[in-house]
Amino acid sequence: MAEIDALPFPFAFRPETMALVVIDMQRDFAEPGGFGASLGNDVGRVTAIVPTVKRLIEGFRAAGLPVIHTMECHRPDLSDLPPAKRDRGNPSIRIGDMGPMGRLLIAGEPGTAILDELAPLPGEIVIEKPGKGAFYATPLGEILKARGIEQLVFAGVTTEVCVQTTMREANDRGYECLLCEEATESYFEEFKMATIAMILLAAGPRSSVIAPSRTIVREPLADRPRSELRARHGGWALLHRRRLLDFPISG
Ligand code: TIU
Repeated sequence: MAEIDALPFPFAFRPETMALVVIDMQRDFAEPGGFGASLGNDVGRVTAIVPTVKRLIEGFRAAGLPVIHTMECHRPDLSDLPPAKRDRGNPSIRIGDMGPMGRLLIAGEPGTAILDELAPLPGEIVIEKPGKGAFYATPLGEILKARGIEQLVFAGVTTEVCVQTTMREANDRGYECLLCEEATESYFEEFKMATIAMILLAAGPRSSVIAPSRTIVREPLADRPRSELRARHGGWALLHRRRLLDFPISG
């Protein structure tokens, strides 16, 4: 069985059961004037991963494996937007309000669309989700079951919010999960690192793992010695540990 070098254990993959889930690579999270920016975030960190996510998507397409796209969005009448979500925090504008790219995070608005470079192909699955997790109030669970998908590779934004929420629920539902470290991003480096550290250090047997995108899109380890990747990832894990000790949330 083919293996992707990953932590905390190699990911034995069965291509016939595998799908890529690209979480929320929408203009609203990646462009000035969108939802992410309305929360005061620098969207540059999100745009930086677009080429990597594109490569990953193209790798799955070339291999004939399913690509599933998610979009965080709400109905125009806001009937699926609870006040607890709309009224949260102190953004410059709120979900449903008119912004420079249309109404924020509303289905069908220009800003809610997936980035042009990563646009779904006709026939690819697109999940519109009102929550952070992609299973809540969506048909994703049924779609995966109907297609016999058992392994999920995750990319997209943000690592600690929609990606992590979806991945944890996927794991609860019995899916083997692989997070692609170079194809996911947060507005905050510390949040991405903390999420990866949590998965690395707390993952149980057959739980979620992390892998660099190149080992997924290429033949695993085709031209790199295993020891080199191990050493690199060992360094990551240690770095996470050190960083977490200084992390303000822990104090
Ligand atoms: N897609 C996703 O993560 N939605 C968010 O609201 N993320 C934030 O980090 N706010």
